[in-house]
This record gives sequence, C-alpha cells and structure tokens, in this order.
Amino acid sequence: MVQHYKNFIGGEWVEPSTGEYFENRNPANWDEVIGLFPKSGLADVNKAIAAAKEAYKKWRLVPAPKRAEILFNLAALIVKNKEELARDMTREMGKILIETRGDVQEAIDMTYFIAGEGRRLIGHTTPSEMMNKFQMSIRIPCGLVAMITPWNFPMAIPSWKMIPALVCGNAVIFKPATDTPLSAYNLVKLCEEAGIPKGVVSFITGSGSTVGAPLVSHPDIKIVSFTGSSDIGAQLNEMCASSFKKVSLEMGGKNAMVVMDDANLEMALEGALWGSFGTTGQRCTATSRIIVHKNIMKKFLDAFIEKAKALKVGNGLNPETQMGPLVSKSQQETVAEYVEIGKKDGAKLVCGGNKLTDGDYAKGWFFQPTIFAEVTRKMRIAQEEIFGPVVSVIEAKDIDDAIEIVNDSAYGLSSSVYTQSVNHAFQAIRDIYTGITYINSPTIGAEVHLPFGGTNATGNGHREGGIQVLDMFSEWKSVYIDFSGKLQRAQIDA
Ligand code: UN1
Repeated sequence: MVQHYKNFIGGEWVEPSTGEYFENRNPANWDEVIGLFPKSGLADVNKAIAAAKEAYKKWRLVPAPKRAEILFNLAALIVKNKEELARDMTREMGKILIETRGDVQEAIDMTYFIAGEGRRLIGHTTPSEMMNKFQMSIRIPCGLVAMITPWNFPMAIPSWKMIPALVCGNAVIFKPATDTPLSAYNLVKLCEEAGIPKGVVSFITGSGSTVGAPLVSHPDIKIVSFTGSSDIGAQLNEMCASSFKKVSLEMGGKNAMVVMDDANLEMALEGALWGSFGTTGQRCTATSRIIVHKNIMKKFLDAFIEKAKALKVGNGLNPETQMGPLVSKSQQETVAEYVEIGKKDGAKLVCGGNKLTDGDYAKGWFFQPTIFAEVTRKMRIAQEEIFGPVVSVIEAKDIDDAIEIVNDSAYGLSSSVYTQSVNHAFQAIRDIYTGITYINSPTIGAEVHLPFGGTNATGNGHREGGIQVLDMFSEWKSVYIDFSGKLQRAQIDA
C-alpha cells in the first residue's frame, strides 16, 4: 500500500482541496513508488496564507532568542534522524548516500548557525548630529514568506530559506519541487515536533503553475525566495515586480575550474572528478567547464578520462556507487540532447556520452560520466547549463586568458583555480566575476556561514547563507529618539 501524504496548513495535516495526488518515484528504479503527494490548488494556497497570517501575529512578538530555542530543537532532531533522512532523499532523487548525508548535514549546520543569530540580529547605534538625540537601526520581520525550492538539495536549500525567515520572525509557506516532496515533508514533520507554533510553517505540494504561481503572486506574500532555473526565476521576478515584493533568486551556473601548469595535478584531477560528477552534475555549483593550461592539456585530459571511465555508476543506496542516476527521464533526455549538440558543434567527445540502459540500469535514469575536449568558449556546451554529468574541457594560454574564459559566461556562481602560485591565485580572486571563488578545490562545497550566490544570470543580487541572508528576511528600520524636549530639525538646526 503506497502512503498518501498530506499538506500541512495551520498546524494540521490536511488533504488537498482537489482530492488529487501525484506520484513520487525512485529515479534509480522507476517501478518504486515512494509516496503519493497532494496536487494542491488555489484553495489550499489561500487557506495556508490565511493561517500563516494569523500565526504571524503572534510569532513576530516571540522574542528572537525564544524563536531560536525552537530552531535549536529542530537542529537536534535533524541530527537524530540524519541517516533515515538521507536514505529517503537518495530514494527520491538519486544522489549517493554520502552526498545525501552531506545535504542533511548542511541543513543541520544552517539551523545551528542561524539559530545562533536569535541572540544577535545585530543592528547599529550611531551618534546623532544633534544633542540629546539617540539613534539606531533594528531589524523587523516582514510577514509571509513563500519558499519555492529545487530537488537537487531537498533539505539543505529549504533550510537556507526557512531558518533565517523564522529566526527573523516571519511565517513561511513552503512549496517544494515535485521530484522531492518526501524530504520536504520530513523537514516539516520535524518542525512540528520541534515545537514551531501552528501556522508558522505551512507546506503545500503541487506544480509550479497551480501552487507556485498563485502563491508568489498573492498580495499577502511579502518575500519570495526561489532556487531553480534562470527561466523560471525570470518569470517569477516579473510576477512579483508590480507588487514590489522582495524576491531572492538563486539560479543557474556554468562554473569553471582553471588548472594552471603549476598546479598539483593529482589534486586538480580529484577536484575535477568531484566537481563535475558529484551529484551527477546536478548542482548549480557543478564544475561544467574545465579550463586547462596548454602545457598540461594532454597529461590532464588523459588522466581525467581514465578516472571518469572508472567511476561506478549505480543506485545511490549501494555503498560502492560513486555516481547515481539523473533525477528524471526528462533530465536524462536533456543531457542526451546536449551531447548531440556538443558533437554537432565540433567538440570532441572523449568519454561517455550515452544513457545507461542495460541490466541494473534498465529501470532508472542513468548516464555515463561524459567529457568533451577541444571545446571552444562560445560553443553551446560551454555556455548553457546542462545540469548533468557533462563537462567541457577548454584550453587556455595563460592565467589572463583563463580568467577571460571564466568570465565569458551568462552566469556567475562559482569558480575555481588550481595553482601553486600565490600571484595567480590572488589575480583570480580579484578578477573573476563570480559570487564564489575557490583556490585549490573544485567549484562545489560552499559552507553555510559564508554568503552564497552569484552574479549575472545566477541571481538578483541577494545572498543566502552567511549573516547576509538576514537582509533578505528582515527590513531595516532606523529609529530616532529625541530626548531634548524641543523640536530639533535635522540639517537645519546646528
Ligand atoms: C546547489 O547546487 O544548488 O556548494 C547548492 C555546494 C553545496 C550547495 C549547492 N553546498 O555545492
């Protein structure tokens, strides 16, 4: 018997108004139905918003350190359930167990880190231009937050949005990707257990058009926080523009790793493998371009191909597996199409390039680790986000040339440089226009207490992570307190 899951509205688990459900299946074994989740509609969205509005009235007045105490409870519960949460995640979206454990760990880290902000939420006090006048800036909550989250980090990314929203005193309505509703459900269950008051966190599943769009365009929503593709992000931004909502968009990447001829080659190879094929390439931070100094191109490429060929692809629950399936059939199709585009545009396919369909692979959406060599910077496979295990290797003459190629992108999330030269490293840090730059590690692996986000089509200027995320989920209020007993006119009275 397959379980029917429910929405969580006003602190109650409720059936969707439509009475309809969608299937959540395992991408490593499509025969396995993991659960049935609500295909919610407009009535559910409206109900969740009404409940959140009521809950917000009280939640905003709970002292932030008290709100944080509940979040510390939540962190401890995630720790306690880590293994089960990771297994559920591997079953519903495919990435290998060590990575789903990492995903859950990232949610733990974020929750502890941001719960700590409950005792800070620091503003400034400044002197006044006038006598007998005091002034300061404080953070105030905004109200209702809509969270639209992707399937590739089903617990980490929701935590990046939900925890700071809550510590600041907002109420959230959470719509997860339809590929990963179980991990989202698991997180919300733990929110309930941790003691988050009824209505402060609501959870509704369903499609972008029937749940996401009405949710973000509802006039009572003050903040929209989205992670996903740049196409959807642009649509969403337009939907929110005329009502001046705060919108945080975290979108695509075409992240490059530079390997200089003075790099530690063994280290660069390991990094390239992890950055390109970790999470089956389905990270917005994935390494999808490798820019190699001409002097070491042959040596690098030969070794990289050999290592990529040796990767064990399979079901992520098997401890031997190094790369899991793609999340869905459509994702597998997209990757296959990009391989054709790469070949047509004249790149040289030197590893992989095919769907895996035989034997154990028959029931899942598997793909070979794929490398293109002789890629030039303007080819589509060097410019467009593929979101799969396909990496383009491009040659560079020197560090200036390499940096120019890195910056030749519509995106700007993450970048990396392998070099033993402090001069090259600092030049790259100064001149690469991305939100994140790594020296001697791949383009993936951000930690929660630094700002996360990117330039260009990757984002709209906001950051998740770090204390900077608090700026998204609160408004600054400047407060002036005059105790002179008379009217003092700024800029006019000396
Ligand atoms: C994403 O791919 O959307 O830096 C997030 C990383 C992870 C987060 C990735 N900590 O690769």
